[in-house]
Amino acid sequence: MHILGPGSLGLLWAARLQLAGIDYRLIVRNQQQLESWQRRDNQLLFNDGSQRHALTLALETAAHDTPIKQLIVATKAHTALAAVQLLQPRLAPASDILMLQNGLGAQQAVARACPGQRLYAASVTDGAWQPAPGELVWAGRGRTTLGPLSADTDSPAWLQTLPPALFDWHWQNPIMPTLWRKLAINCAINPFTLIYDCCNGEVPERAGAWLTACLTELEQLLRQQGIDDDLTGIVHQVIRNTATNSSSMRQDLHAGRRTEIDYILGYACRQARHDGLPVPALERLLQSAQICLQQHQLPTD
Ligand code: KPL
Repeated sequence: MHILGPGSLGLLWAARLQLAGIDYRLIVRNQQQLESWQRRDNQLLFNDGSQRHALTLALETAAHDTPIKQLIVATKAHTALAAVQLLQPRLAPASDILMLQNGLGAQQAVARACPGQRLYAASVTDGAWQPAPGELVWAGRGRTTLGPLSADTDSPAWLQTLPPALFDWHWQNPIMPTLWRKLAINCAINPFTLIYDCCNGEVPERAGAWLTACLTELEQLLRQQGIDDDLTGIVHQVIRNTATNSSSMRQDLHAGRRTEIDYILGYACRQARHDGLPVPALERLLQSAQICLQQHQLPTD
């Protein structure tokens, strides 16, 4: 198994595969990144929530030439396509690609670039973070809901080799409704936490009627995709459950990292325009988020 991207999610996959004794390689960005890991003897201090493990990771760069049978793409949405394209010569027609990105757009771009491979996509609720280089904390054990992006296929056999104690995965076919639902929740919370620079729990009070209007539009957009959900109820529940959390988008803003706005709210607005559905509250939210990003000298896409 190959994991692409040594961010928190990629490291979480690597650490769990290592603990499970499953052969894997974690593909890092370049030689420089590989050398900085090698200076630390490829050591990862992994806190699984109750125990600490000192793990020696199996790392390589894209320049390696061993064939890739299963590729777990754990990069950010905006780097996924270019990173997968670098590995294309190593993929066989029977290779599987599992995309773990937030939002939508990156999965479809990779599917277009790799028409010969089987593509799966996942919605991940695990929480992991890196307190320092070479350290990873699995702060919240979550679930990986995954399924085929388009074709109606069964779950691949390699998924069964993942021990349930480490990988709480759930097969969902089709997966698109799950990805859309997650995207709609992220649209309703994350951009507001960006523009008000607030925790999730403050969003209803700060955004007021604007949040209500966005939820109505998102519910209509979901209905156009064949999903009839009480999004308002779900979003308020997520807000209550994560009230003191800083959303992933706000964390990116504070860390000076490019956000996934274009793959979340940008994607929703583009889909609404494509469907001929007016979404003025969401368009206004997108513009406000982009202004906020500009003010922080961050890309608006
Ligand atoms: O998934 C989230 C994120 O921070 O990206 C939450 C806040 C739970 C919902 O938007």
